Amino acid sequence: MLYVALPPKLIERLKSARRVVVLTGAGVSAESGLPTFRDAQTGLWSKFNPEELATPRAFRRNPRLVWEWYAYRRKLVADAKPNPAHLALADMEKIIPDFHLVTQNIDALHQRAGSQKAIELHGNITRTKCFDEGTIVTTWDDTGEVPPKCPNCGGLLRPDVVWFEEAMPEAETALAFRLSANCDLFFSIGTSAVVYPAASLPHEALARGATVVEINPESTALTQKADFVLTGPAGVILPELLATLRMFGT
Ligand code: BJW
Repeated sequence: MLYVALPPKLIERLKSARRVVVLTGAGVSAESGLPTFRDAQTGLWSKFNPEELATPRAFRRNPRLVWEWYAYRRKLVADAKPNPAHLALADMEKIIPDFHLVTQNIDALHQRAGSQKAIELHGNITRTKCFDEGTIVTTWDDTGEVPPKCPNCGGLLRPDVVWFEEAMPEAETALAFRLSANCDLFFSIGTSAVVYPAASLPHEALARGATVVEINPESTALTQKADFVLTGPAGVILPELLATLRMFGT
C-alpha cells in the first residue's frame, strides 16, 4: 500500500510534464541522519545561534569557533549515506529528459546518490576557500593553526558555503531562476521555504503557470500556495512517485 495516495490530477501532470524542476532542502537529508536547521527539537538552529556561526561577521569575530563547528558538521556529512529520497531523485534525472535538481543542501549527498547535474545554491561543505580571496583551496600546510591559512595569501580558510548576508553563486542562481521560470512542474521538497533568494523559486514557477508540488511532513511557508501537498517523509514519498513514473513508462 502507498504511504500517500497520489491525486489522479497530479498523476496526469506527471505524465504530461515536459520540464521538471526540483528544489531540495535539509529535510531531504534528514533520513540520512543529518540535522535540519529549523525543526523545533532537532534542528541546528534550536541549539546554535546562526548569527554566531553562519555569517561573515561571526567568522571575523571567532574564526576558530566557526571552523570547528564546520569541522564537526563535515564529519557528520562524511559519515552519512544517501537515503531513498536522494536515490529516487538520481533515478528521476535518468528517466525524465528535461529534469533539473536545484539544492540548498551543502552535503553533496545528491551527487553521492548519482545525481549528475545538481545545482548547488548554498555551496558545498566538502570544499574550502580563502576568506579574503574567495578562491577554492585544496591543500594547505598543517601547522596546527585553526583555521588553517591560505597557501597563496596567508588569509584564513573557511568552508565554501553561503552564509547569511552573502550572495549566492551568480551562475547557479541565474540558472535556477531561469529553469524555474520555464518549467511546467516544480517540486519543493524538504525545505521550510523561508530562506531567500532560494525561497523565491517556487513563486517564480507559480507566477509562470507551473504546477507546484510540495513534499514535507510539516506545513511550510509555501504550503498554502502549492497546487499539491504530499504530506510525509521524502524518503518514502519520492520512491512511490518514482514507481508511479515508471508505471507510465516515462
Ligand atoms: C522533511 C523531512 C523529511 C524534515 N522529508 N522533509 C528578511 C526578509 C527576507 C530576507 C531576509 C531577511 N533578513 C535577511 C534576509 C536574507 C536571508 C534570508 O533569507 N533570511 C531569512 C531566514 C529571513 N538570506 C540571505 O542572507 C542569503 N543571501 C542574500 O540574501 O544575499 C544578498 C546579497 C546580495 C549581494 C551581495 C551580498 C548579499 C543567503 C542565505 C544563505 C543560507 N545559508 C544557510 C547556511 C548554509 C551553510 C550551513 O549549512 O551552515 O543555508 S542557512 C540554512 O537555511 C541553510 C539552508 O540551505 C537554508 C534553508 O534551510 P532548509 O533547507 O529549508 O532547512 P529547514 O531546516 O529550514 O527546513 C527543513 C524542512 O524539512 C522542514 O520544513 C521540515 O519539516 C522538513 N523535513 N524531515 C521531507 N524526512
